[in-house]
Amino acid sequence: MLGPLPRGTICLLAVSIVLCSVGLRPDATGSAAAELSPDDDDYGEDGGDDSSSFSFAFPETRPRGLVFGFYDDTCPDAEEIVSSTVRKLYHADPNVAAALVRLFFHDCFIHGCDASVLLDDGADGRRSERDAGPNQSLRGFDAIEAIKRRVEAKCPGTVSCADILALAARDSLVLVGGPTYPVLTGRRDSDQSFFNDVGGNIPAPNATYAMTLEAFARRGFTDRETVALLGAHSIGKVRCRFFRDRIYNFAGTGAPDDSIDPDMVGEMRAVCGGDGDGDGAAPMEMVYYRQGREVGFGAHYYAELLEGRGILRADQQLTAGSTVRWVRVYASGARGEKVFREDFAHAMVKLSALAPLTGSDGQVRISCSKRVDDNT
Ligand SMILES: *[C@@H]1O[C@H](CO)[C@@H](O)[C@H](O)[C@H]1NC(C)=O
Ligand SMILES: CC(=O)N[C@H]1CO[C@H](CO)[C@@H](O)[C@@H]1O
Repeated sequence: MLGPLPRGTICLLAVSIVLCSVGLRPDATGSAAAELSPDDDDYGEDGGDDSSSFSFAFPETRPRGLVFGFYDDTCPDAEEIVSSTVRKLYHADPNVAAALVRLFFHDCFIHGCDASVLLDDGADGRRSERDAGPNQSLRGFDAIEAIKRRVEAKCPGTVSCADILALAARDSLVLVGGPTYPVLTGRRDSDQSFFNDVGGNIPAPNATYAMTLEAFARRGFTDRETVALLGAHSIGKVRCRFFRDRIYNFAGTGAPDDSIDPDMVGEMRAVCGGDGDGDGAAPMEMVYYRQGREVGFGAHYYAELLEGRGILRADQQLTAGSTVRWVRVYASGARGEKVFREDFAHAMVKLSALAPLTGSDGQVRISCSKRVDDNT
């Protein structure tokens, strides 16, 4: 497993030559990807012929105001405090990793990566994103507050919650065996949350193929990047209510979704009992299984989809249209795994760059759930 990204120096040097290589298989090349790519139509949007390096030359991956090591002078330990705290939280509860990745995704998808998802309702009754339907099952808020407290103790009022969340998501992925990637910093926190924008903009767990692609395309992601990002569903847990209809009464048929493998229906029913509309005994582990052995983050998710073992409808639907070709690429053994990890890392870099607030816009919160003007 790759260690956390060496901070600062490597990337700062590399920035001057635009490419920031983070040692993701420097010897392996885009050639594995190229060979495996069924076609090239949406391939390599951000540097496909050199997929072993990160290119920040494109505005969509390096917005104005974000830099490497934004806190090098003002809070040199910031990134280390985030990563060590994430590690500590993860050892206490491994579920925190998937929770933080998902929280970051929800943050970035609504008004950019501005920590807007972390705000509580305002005293004046303003409603927060975290109260909106798709956000009800979000977790990880306490973890972010715990990290923030440690950062505040060292550098009061300096490091934004938006940056903490971006760094914590990357550090979480590394802990579960995912690829590392460079995280630019310099984000500021929004002074509002966007409850009304959540509906329709967060891709639904039961979305069709077309709906999922559309939701990601609205945020600038290609089909390939969309398939790669959904690989985050190789970790985490999912509540019964998000897939119950698929195993008992799909689309009012009184029968399971016939895209699910029959054995899988049995496994899902074992977790998610048929009685009433309860939420089942326990959330189903989102971990997909390979030869009966639990595995962490990785492309085994795609192999499971090819066998009709997607837990959420949105997952399984990736095999229902032309995106199946990327599912097949990623599922194709060791080389597929490498292509997936690179694609995923690139897509995370792009996600991390969605519409940040920078410069003097927004604010730096003290507590991540409260606007600065609400603290007093
Ligand atoms: C997804 O589930 C919601 C809530 O149960 C339902 O209203 C919606 O129609 C479903 N969407 C699809 C595409 O089936
Ligand atoms: C727990 C929670 O925040 N529930 C709210 C989720 O959002 C819906 C509206 O989409 C509210 O009605 C719930 O109260």
